[in-house]
Amino acid sequence: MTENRTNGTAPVAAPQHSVEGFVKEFLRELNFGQGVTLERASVNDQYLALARTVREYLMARWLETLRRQRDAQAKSVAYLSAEYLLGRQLDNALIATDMTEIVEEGLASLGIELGKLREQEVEPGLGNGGLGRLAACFVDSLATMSVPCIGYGIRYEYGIFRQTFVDGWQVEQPDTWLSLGAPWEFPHPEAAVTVHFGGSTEKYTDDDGVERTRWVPAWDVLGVPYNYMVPGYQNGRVNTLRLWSAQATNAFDLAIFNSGEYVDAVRAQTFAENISKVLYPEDSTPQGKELRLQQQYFFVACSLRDFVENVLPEDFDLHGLPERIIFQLNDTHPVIAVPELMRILVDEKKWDWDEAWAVTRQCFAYTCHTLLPEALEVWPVALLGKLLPRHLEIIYRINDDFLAEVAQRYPGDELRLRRMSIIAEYPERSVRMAYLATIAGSKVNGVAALHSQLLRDKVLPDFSEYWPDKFTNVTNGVTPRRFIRLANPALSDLITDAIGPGWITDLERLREMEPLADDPEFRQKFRDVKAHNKVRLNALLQRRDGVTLPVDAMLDVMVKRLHEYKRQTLKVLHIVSLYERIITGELDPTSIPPRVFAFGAKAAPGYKMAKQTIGLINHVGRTVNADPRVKGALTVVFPPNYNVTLAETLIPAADLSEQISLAGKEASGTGNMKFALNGALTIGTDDGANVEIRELVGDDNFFLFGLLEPEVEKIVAAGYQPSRYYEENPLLRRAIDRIASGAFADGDRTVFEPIVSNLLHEDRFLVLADFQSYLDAQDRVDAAYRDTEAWTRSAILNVARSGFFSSDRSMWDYIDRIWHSQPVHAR
Ligand code: OAK
Repeated sequence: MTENRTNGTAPVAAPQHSVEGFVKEFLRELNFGQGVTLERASVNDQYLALARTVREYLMARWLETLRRQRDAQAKSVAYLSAEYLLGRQLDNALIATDMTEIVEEGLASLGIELGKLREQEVEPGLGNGGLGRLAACFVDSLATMSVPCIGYGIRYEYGIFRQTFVDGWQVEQPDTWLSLGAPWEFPHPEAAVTVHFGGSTEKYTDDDGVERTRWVPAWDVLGVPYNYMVPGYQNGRVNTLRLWSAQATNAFDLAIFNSGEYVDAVRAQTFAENISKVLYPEDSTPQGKELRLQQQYFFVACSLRDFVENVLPEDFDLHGLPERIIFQLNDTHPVIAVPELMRILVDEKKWDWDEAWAVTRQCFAYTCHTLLPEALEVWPVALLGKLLPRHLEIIYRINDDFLAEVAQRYPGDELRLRRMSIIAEYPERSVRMAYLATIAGSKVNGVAALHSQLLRDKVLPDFSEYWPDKFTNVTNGVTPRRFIRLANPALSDLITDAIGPGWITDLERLREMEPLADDPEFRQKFRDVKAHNKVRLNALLQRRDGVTLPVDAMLDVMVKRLHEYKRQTLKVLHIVSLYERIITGELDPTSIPPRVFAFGAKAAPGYKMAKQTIGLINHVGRTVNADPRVKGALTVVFPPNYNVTLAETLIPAADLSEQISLAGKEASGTGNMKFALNGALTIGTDDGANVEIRELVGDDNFFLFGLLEPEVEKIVAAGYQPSRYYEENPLLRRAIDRIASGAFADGDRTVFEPIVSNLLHEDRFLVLADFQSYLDAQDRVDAAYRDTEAWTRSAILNVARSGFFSSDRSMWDYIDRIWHSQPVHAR
């Protein structure tokens, strides 16, 4: 141990990078960290000791990264995100340190299987879906690219709920991810930050005779930082993710204690701790709850305070803030940071308003992740004013100044002022957070080319006319470390054998595989990889859920949050239609390639239609799987609790990727990228990043169907009537009638009546309008799949041509177009 101790300025040294060095450290952690001997250690003891050992290997790099960053005084990115959907940490740390083989061998020498310990880790599910997973990919990429970044967020005590099925219906259980220990986090209670809420504001005259306003809050909470390592891939760099946990302040408790009200004091503590208690499980549909606004303000107030007071040098002149930081707003959840920075500069630092605004508007940039009007956050003025009265005043002032500017540019255009105001008047007076973000942000971006275009044209047209240069696009990406190297070791080895290991940090190099698509021997190896991944998936599902799949069938996968715009119902109609045609004798089941339809999806607990759809998928699955007439031809599987961990086994096994949202509704999608990179072909609409995937992989290697976005607009404007499609298309009618007949609900016609009637009379997302086109595309899939060699060739081309979808590339785009920051190299 002594060799690891230093005089306090130089960082510690990592343990020896060898099997013996690892074993020594592991046993030390087991004995001294867990307090058990090897023979008495539980699997959890072993896992915790292993995690702590692995993090020791990262520690020296972490401290060194922080030191270099401080010395370089480089511009940092502070990624502000209410969600991080990280996935398991152990394997990622192992590949980052290149320790997998050493650890495997070391553990084996002690009679322990690494795989067993991997399974013990509970993933931190601190996000709902795309937006949270994207944040996790981005911080991974920045660490790998040696770009200074702090990810700021919330350490929810309960992450996204654990989904179970009872009789096919979703039932939610709390996600107790911390209950068996949290070896990857470093709490720093001594560095807690106080956050204020409520109260009122008052005017006063300061010592210089200037009229000022101050906030007199009513209550406060403590934000305790928990640090997590974000290791770069084999580059000696470790960035920091800092998640805040809410605790009661002493002052808060004391006042009540002194009044002798013990029970109230404890309740007060619970009240404070509620703030970081649980992740809101709504994906893209904000509920406007007060606790949610508390969460948002809580984490950004902590983060701004932390950056200004702890990350920057003590005597730092905040006029230089834009040279040192860019706060990237991950959607509107952290936008309250804008008035918070203004409050710090104007009220606390006593700057002039204009001076403060000039700095503030250079420090933020805003990414929008949606197109759904119902997903755009608005906070009722009454609620915001009650919780953050000073911030509301600041927002009003920002708005007044902005509208005065607009009025100057467009004299007399009253309607435009109303349209562009941060304050909406109907249905109730409220703050439009996307407008505030757009006005304050130095840049505004969408997350795929089509999305950015629609954001300019449809969501924020007045703003894009006003500031055409403010708007830009950065197409999303995914980290190749987690989603290829770690999730698909067999494919990774095949690629590395073919083109060397450089692709892992330079994904465009996958292009070098293109010629191999024409090599029959390589194609065979590629198929072997897929087959291996299917066997691996099957083994996992057997262990996890007790289900067995045919491993020689086409694996057709739709995994994503359950949302009407994503159209899981369209997929169900396809399955029901096939089933119905087979059992009525119209379709010979041996004439189509056998398929396994796999679903994974969580529904927001209060989203009735989404939960109905989950019930429908499971009920259709139960009927289809039990029917001997379709046995071998159609199998439906819906493992509960789809999460990052399951994605890592499911995606590499897939043949077909379902990306079937209504055109113009999916901002980007990132699952679509993961599938293409793992050699699945896409059946998809012209939506989100599908557009770019198709352009890159080529029309021949993508199954396009459905209305285009302008066609959707037209049909809707003309008064869409879904029942006409039902009446005119016999296949569609038969599929819907079968559901309506109660065939999947033991004859009970009422169970799925809400879905049927919604489809026939409302169908907001034009499922019926796209049905025939989807079926035709599925016929093309079947035909293509029959030609094994051609299919494999397409699959290889999908991999080779999807290098653009690395989140490393996304990060370079952010740096070029938005942040203008620089890497700080470790050596
Ligand atoms: C969540 C809450 C509010 C607004 C948007 C979201 C969200 O998750 N959006 C998703 O973001 C992903 C990452 O950019 C995109 O790929 C998805 O298309 C989008 O739905």
